[in-house]
Amino acid sequence: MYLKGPSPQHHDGSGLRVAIVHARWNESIIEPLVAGAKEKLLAAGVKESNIVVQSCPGSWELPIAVQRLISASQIQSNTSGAPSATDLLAASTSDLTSLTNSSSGPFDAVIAVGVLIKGETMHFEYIADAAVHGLMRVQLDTGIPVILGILTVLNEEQAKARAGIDGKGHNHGEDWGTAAVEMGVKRQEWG
Ligand code: DLZ
Repeated sequence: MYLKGPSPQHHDGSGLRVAIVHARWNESIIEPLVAGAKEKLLAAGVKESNIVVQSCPGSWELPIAVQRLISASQIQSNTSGAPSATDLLAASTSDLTSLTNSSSGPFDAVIAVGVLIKGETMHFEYIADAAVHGLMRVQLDTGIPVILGILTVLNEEQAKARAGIDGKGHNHGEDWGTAAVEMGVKRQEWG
């Protein structure tokens, strides 16, 4: 059974800069989800050069990865070009990597993508709960919309259906891309 999503709205993403941060656990499911999100960003007009894709080991690491990426992009934009000596001294090692690797500008939205498949242990519940709360905290603390792209499923078959694999189900990554454009545009409008 599939629940009905939000009614579609069209938003122009040509002025947006968006990051996709994905976990590497369950990579065969992650890949189509990231591709689906990216496809919708491009379809809404987000420039390829304004889409940054980064990864972290697992869903547990998503909140800190998203938080540091947002922080690094804001340091970079405050410098409007080359970072100052003060910024470089204040930045951590991971900030420095982002400062030098990514094209410039703060992110208008970030999509956090992970796939948690319930196993025999309590790990699933602990990680899902912590990651979801962590991502909510990051978006409220930074004011940058963080799209919740974490699938929590009972088995691989459910995960495949939610990633649109084998022609079954629907690729939820597409919904996350669309949500990122809407929230990125609205964040710019609402300040
Ligand atoms: C440990 C673990 C387990 C059991 N399952 C998953 C999973 O299904 N999906 C996922 O994204 N990550 C999983 N992890 C890894 C944790 O998220 C984390 O990367 C490690 O505990 C290291 O901190």
